[in-house]
Amino acid sequence: MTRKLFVSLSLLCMALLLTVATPSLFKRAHAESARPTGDKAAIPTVKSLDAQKTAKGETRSQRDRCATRDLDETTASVYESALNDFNNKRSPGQIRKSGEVTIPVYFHVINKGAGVSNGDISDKMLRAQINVLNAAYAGATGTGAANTPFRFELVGVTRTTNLAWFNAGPDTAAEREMKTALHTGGADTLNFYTNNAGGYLLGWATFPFWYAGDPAMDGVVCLYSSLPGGTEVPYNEGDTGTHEVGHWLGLFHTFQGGCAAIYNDFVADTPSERSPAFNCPAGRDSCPKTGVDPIENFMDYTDDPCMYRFTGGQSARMEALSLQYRGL
Ligand SMILES: [Ca+2]
Ligand SMILES: [Ca+2]
Ligand SMILES: [Zn+2]
Repeated sequence: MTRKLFVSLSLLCMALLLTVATPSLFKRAHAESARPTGDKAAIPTVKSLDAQKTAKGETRSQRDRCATRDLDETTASVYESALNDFNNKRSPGQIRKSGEVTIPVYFHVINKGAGVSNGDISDKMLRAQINVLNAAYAGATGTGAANTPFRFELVGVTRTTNLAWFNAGPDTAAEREMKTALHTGGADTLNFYTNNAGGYLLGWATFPFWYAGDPAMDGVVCLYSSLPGGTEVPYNEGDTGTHEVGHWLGLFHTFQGGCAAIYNDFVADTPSERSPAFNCPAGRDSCPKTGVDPIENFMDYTDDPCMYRFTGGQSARMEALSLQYRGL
């Protein structure tokens, strides 16, 4: 074989491999969090998931889990050392155990008119979402899921017909108007909005360390049809809510930082992964380090039937950050 032919064949093989390795269907995307305006200086760069995907040449199809605003490494490190200081000052006896923290939940149902198809979802779906949260944060036995300190209690529902709010996406004037009008309670109260932000988004959330800088914007927003029994197959089992509340309690995506050793999700028992996983790719192993990708984790982007757990490390992180910033 001549060298020229060998090079040509090698290039052809690489092209074929790249074609095979590029997922054809991407469905999830969330928008994590409108960052508080008061915290802008502290968050010099934010990179949307969409931008990350485009940079990799990946395409979107239906729903993206979460258009999360990633923190840049410097900002994340500042919060991380504050968390470590906080933890170092606590005695082990202060750490809350399974089911010891009850979070009050207000739902804000935004619709564009009467009926489920206009976003006016039923009280039954809201109660089902609470049940999904309670089951997810308790963890199913025998699955390796953590039984976290958190349980959820429905304390109020508002219903608003407003087309601009129904279509409000992250970091928009409509989102600020909606939340300013409806936000209830303090740092320890979960405000859970449902609407139809468009842009293939399933939801977004604010982090605990952003509360003080912009309390009115605190909370999670989920696509109305992602709640249990909604029409958004395969994202209609309520795990968009589970995922967004995970952010609200301080978790990052399992793929944050890719395969980097230091800057990642700051959770030791979630194996690193190079990028979000979609669908339910069993055995996916995108980083050379030990452990297959945590596709079953609520903080990845896989389908609702695929994700079923938080880890012990994630539970501990939520336990600490929820106390540190939310007084929960
Ligand atoms: Ca990890
Ligand atoms: Ca690995
Ligand atoms: Zn997310």
